[in-house]
Amino acid sequence: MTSRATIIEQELWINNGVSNIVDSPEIPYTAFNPSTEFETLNAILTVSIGDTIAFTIHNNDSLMHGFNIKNVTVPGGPYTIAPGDFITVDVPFENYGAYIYYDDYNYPHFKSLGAAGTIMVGNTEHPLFYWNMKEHDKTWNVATTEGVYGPIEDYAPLYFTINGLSNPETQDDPLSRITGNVGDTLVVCIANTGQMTHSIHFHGYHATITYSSANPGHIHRIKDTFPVQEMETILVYLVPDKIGKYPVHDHNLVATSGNGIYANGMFHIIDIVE
Ligand SMILES: [Cu+2]
Repeated sequence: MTSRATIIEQELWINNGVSNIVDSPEIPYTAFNPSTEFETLNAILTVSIGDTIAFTIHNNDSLMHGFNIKNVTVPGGPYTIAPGDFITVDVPFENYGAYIYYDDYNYPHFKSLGAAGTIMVGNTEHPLFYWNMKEHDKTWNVATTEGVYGPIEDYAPLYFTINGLSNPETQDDPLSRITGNVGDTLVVCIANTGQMTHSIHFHGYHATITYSSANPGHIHRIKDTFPVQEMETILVYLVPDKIGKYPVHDHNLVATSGNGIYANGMFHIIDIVE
């Protein structure tokens, strides 16, 4: 297989809006979106090893924001972006893995408003699925937008999302809903952009770790439960050995609720056919 490094133009807008998951809580939210239209899903970027992303990042909000990428050198960064302003930066991606781009201004407060997305770096022809996991504390987020930055001890999220969605809306998300055939190689790119550990349990199947930002020594481990700490990422390969529909969920069980109601939050169904 040959691969050629390419330069990919990527324009992103930091938009603000609200999240109305589960019971319409109107949670203040910011996200990196591919246009000026707000959505709770942060743009998912996928490149090949050796590619460069030529970023243009606009701040479409009335607050100052920032831009950085964890475990990747951002030339001239980290950046701050004034309201209405934009920055441009070319970032080469040399290494296989999953990376988190995020707002590092007033960290972790502004990031906890939602502005953190994933970049998958890998040359693969297998089906890819993406889980960007977050928690949401409305009181904390309202205070943050008002310029009050409370201590982490006061952080008490009641809502939990994958790609900005809470079960059962997750079931309609083709990006995160793991589907395929027996014998396929399914690649799952999992990022924890929240502030508490999430431990993902696959029922029915085991998967193999091919990348771990926190624990490179875990590569090649075959397991069914994968703890992912805050601002860490893993890539797993899942090769289904049988047909079936099985749950996959956070074993930190509070995260399978929304405002105390089960089963919302980080809960999914794997669907494997013959
Ligand atoms: Cu379980």
